[in-house]
Amino acid sequence: MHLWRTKEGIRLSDGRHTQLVQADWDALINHDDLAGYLSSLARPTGLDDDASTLRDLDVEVFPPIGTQEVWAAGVTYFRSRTARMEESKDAGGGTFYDRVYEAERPELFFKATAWRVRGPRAGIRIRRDAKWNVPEPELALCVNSRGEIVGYTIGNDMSSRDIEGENPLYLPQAKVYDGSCALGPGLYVTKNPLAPGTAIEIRITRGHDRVFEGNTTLSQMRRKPEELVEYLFRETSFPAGCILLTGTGIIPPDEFTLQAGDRVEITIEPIGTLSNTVE
Ligand code: DO4
Ligand code: MG
Repeated sequence: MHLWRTKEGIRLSDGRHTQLVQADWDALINHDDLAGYLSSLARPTGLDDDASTLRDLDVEVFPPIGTQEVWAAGVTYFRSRTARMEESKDAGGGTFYDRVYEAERPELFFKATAWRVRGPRAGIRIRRDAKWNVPEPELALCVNSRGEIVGYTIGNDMSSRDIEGENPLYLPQAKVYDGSCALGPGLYVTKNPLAPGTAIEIRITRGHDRVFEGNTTLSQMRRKPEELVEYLFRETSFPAGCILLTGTGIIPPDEFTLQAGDRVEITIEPIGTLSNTVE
């Protein structure tokens, strides 16, 4: 089942039909049994039959977030570890990334407040004071206040590689700025973990040209989603729950940097496709 936050309210789609759900987003995702509750809702009176995908919903769709904070895990894939060791070696940061990849404690960092998050089809931004910018396509976990994963969405952890590569202590500036995080298109609610073979794919289009595409699978992630959540909730409470990005396994080649006008599309089935254009 998918939940869409739209201009008309929260819509629930079971793959064939959609219906409006009268609820507050924060209260809904913190329901005692979200998946069970959504399944129990009566079938609507034929509202928008077959409107099961974002493309079919002819309303403005907002990011699937209420008042939650967005956090992110880093260096959870070998590809991220290697790229970051390379970009920071002149700054003496090379071994930090190798060490955190191997360590028991994961890297977790604050990414965004809800109001800084961009939704599907909205613009995303690169910093004006950065020269080397990339999208990071990541599985995003929707976690309730009790630390339970109740659903999945797609996250784009936009990053300025020249800034983080100059000094690892600049990481917050490379990661946290207006328009640096996109989430969507909706929230895929399920009690079941996603299969390890689940693919994460990215396509970047410039004008009529495909300038980058890449893919990975969840099986390449070194950490389990539950392990990341367990660390995040140690000594930190989330009264409304939180969103946790799980790290990137896809990094474009070093000569690539995003430009204004680039379209970034990230697909994770069964969640959908998150599409944004660089402002
Ligand atoms: O350590 C820097 C950030 C890593 C990150 O965002 C990722 O691996 O996805
Ligand atoms: Mg990342």
